[in-house]
Amino acid sequence: MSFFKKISEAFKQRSDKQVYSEGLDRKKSTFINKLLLLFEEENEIDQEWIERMMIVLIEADVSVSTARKLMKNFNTQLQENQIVEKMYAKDVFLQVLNDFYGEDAQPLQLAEDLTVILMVGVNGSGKTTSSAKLASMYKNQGKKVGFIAADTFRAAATEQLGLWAQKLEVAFYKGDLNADPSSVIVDGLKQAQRDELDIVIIDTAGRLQTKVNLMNELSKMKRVMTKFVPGAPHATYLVLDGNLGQNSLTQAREFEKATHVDGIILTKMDGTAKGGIIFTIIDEMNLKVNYIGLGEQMDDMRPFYRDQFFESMLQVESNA
Ligand SMILES: Nc1nc2c(ncn2[C@@H]2O[C@H](COP(=O)(O)OP(=O)(O)OP(=O)(O)O)[C@@H](O)[C@H]2O)c(=O)[nH]1
Ligand SMILES: [Mg+2]
Repeated sequence: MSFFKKISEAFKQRSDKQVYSEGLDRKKSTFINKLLLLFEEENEIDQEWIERMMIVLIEADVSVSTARKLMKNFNTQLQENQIVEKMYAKDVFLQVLNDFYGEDAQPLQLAEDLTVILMVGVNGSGKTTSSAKLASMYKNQGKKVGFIAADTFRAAATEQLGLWAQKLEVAFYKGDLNADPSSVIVDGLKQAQRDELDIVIIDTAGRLQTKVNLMNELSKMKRVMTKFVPGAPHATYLVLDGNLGQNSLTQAREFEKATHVDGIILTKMDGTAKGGIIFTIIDEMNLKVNYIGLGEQMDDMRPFYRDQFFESMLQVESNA
């Protein structure tokens, strides 16, 4: 069975394929789509064509070094399979992309008592919205969920999370404006334990990577958390805006320096035709994408599965 067929079969069996496809569907011209057009040319592969492929990848936010690796793997496969014509190389290329991504991220194993999830990322990346989406997802699974508003720098930030808590009917813990975020976290965790929550999601202030003191504060938050809840945070998700391209990678590196990151939530994937950043994150950060954001509403987030991602991107072509 061809790679494309295998992926289609796996995808058809998923219950939420509709949401996934519609989210990614809004822009017709994805990079995979552009790549596929190259395979429609009816002659043999040459250097000029390989360079055009590289350009499509780089335009889609795949870094130069990652694009080189992908093309090297592709070349090896072409040689091994003795393929010289473009039209026969498509399946090989998709397989190369798929293998390069590797296994999907492991889902978070919930703790026996309280599971603590920490959301980090720069301003406007989508931390608060993604916190709401995670809460909605866990609530739908029957879990008792709550938020801690650790962004004490802006009153509006706390209000925004408070509104989500109301809408979702989940617990909400906050401190005073300008209070030490770590002390708000400690109080919040104590209350979450008292209220016997299953999961508490900590929303933090957008931290610019250049502000060393803010990064240090993040380390402090983690230290206090671990003291009050063993093993906490059970997951630290770095929220990255899918539109930011290489900039996201710079951010990811800075956050990794300040704190251990378990996985990525890649937001605003509904608004981008790029998406190649996923391969660069895998390659250069060794981090997996746990979730992708597909819109502004609380149900617009999905765990990232590579088969779904490829299939949705490929489907766009046939819809266009
Ligand atoms: N289209 C789309 N918009 C999103 C997505 N995720 C977040 N947004 C929007 O992006 C904007 C910023 O999101 P927030 O969740 O407030 O970002 P934040 O990281 O909490 O921002 P700060 O608190 O300022 O650091 C809002 O208008 C969100 O509705 C997504 O997946 N798709
Ligand atoms: Mg926020």
